[in-house]
Amino acid sequence: MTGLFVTLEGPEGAGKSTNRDYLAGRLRKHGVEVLLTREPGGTPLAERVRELLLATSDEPMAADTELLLVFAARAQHIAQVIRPALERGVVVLCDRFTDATYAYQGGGRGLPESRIAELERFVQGDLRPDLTLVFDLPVEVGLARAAARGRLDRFEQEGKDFFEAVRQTYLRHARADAGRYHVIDAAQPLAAVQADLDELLPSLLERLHG
Ligand code: T5A
Repeated sequence: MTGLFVTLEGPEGAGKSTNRDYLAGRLRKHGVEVLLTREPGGTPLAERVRELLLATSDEPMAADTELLLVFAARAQHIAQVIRPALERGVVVLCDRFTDATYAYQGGGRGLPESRIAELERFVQGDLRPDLTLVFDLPVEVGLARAAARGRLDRFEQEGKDFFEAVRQTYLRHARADAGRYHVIDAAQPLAAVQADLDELLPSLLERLHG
């Protein structure tokens, strides 16, 4: 594959979507073809699975059901969107990917990482992000930003401990593989976050053309 697969991760309200759009604009200014996508979702079928995952319901969703739905959506997204784009040489900017599964279903729900790793191998083969930007911020700050948007989805209704575990899982994974992850302080004002992204841009362009 000749494109570049960049994922944006972090807890609720960290600014992933805002900064994905910003980064896309900067890359496009340099003539780079960029595809913006997200998980869960990214294809019509996977977006329907997203609706199942985010909707609140009287029937509690078992943690394994949640895990399998996340990977079912991912399998469709990879086959229909991500692999074809990377094969065309496009930069794929994806709002959340499998690191979110380790953080939410692993850290948050307490499912074993080995089970997630097994599904990761099955669904993705050797596909892994080239670069993962982790937008890190204190849980309360992110939840306040998410709450300001209005009605909370099924995940956003979880308690503080859940989101603290999510945050710590992201940070632990980032520490373990400094080559792939880049942690950004997302509690800063937006202009400062975007200045950090600007600093990353030359190395991204070099990886693409190098
Ligand atoms: N999920 C997902 C799993 O459980 N397992 C998985 O494998 C996957 C892939 C939906 C849910 O799915 C779960 C996790 C999620 O709960 P989502 O919609 O991507 O995933 O998740 P959210 O985190 O809910 O998306 P948000 O839109 O809340 O967060 P973003 O994208 O991080 O934040 P953004 O850019 O929309 O910004 C939120 C608000 O903050 C402001 C923005 O203007 C906006 O109003 N903002 C800032 N304000 C001040 N300073 C800054 N630096 C700011 N940056 C942004």
